[in-house]
Amino acid sequence: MASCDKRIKIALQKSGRLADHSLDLLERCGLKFTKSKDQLFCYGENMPVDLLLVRDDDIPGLVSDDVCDLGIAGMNVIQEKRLQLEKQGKAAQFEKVYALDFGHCRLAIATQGDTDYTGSQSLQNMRIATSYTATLEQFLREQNVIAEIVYFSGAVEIAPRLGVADFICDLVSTGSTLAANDLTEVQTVFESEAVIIQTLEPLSAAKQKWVDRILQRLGGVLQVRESKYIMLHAPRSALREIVRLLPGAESPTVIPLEGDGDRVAVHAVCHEAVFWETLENLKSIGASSLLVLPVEKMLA
Ligand code: PRT
Ligand code: ZN
Repeated sequence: MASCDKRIKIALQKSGRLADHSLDLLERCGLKFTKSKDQLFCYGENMPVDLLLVRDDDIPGLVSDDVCDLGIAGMNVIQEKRLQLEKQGKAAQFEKVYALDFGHCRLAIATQGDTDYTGSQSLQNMRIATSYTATLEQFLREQNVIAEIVYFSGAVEIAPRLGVADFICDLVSTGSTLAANDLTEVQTVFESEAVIIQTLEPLSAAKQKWVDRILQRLGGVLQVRESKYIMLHAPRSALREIVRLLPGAESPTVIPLEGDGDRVAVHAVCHEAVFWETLENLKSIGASSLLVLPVEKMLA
């Protein structure tokens, strides 16, 4: 059932690793909010867009059940929810729109330092503690491994010390938690980062217009992160080579230089990082007056 409220609802993590980044991203899309007293709701001041601040694990369900139109969460919780629903014979009613390039981590298998691990077959008949039972189950199935999954809702890393599991399967980013618990990472199960998901329920035309607008701005914000505006002067004869060296550039603007028939000014937006090496290479084939400027906003 499509939610009848005229305002768009976006589910974000209330507090934790993704909370600040998620809010910051929406603010950079031009959305302004006031927080409710209980800090669970943000009212959109300049657009009909409100935020529901919840636990990250609840976000995929809120979007799938059409309580929220959009949600930002780790791909790890989204994949786990999708697989849990599949196990119940249901299909997740959401789709990923963009990967957001924060919250990077991996779901990985780790074990106590002295255990030999020669590949996924080493997990055969072992006990593995995890909060991500459905994702681990799928991984083991793909690897043709039969193992016992021991569910832990948190503090998975203590399972081997408690003697209740031989391996753990948990999220890792820097690896310091594993090291502090004398555990060694042996296998990546799933690479994750924060993503934005959208309900599959059809929206009213008015709501769809706002969702499209937010997603278009978000696309612009994400593109702008790495994008740079490059300006340089170059000999006309080197133009083809110059364009080839510009990272991820669309057709550049070429402007004649007053009083100089041989050289032109080249302006281009590069969608990939511009390194010093690129500038040095451009210079070596005749470019001069090189300028690299940050791009603040972009609308494709
Ligand atoms: O209250 P709520 O349920 O919302 O929060 P939470 O405690 O479940 O989540 P939170 O804030 O810890 O993580 C939210 C999301 O951030 C996760 O779902 C991932 O998508 C992403 N993320 C990125 C991580 C990590 N990195 C991470 N390192 N989530 C958890 N960890 C934990 C991991 O579980 C382990 O305990 O950090 C520890 C390992 O970190 P390192 O750096 O020592 O390897
Ligand atoms: Zn959580």
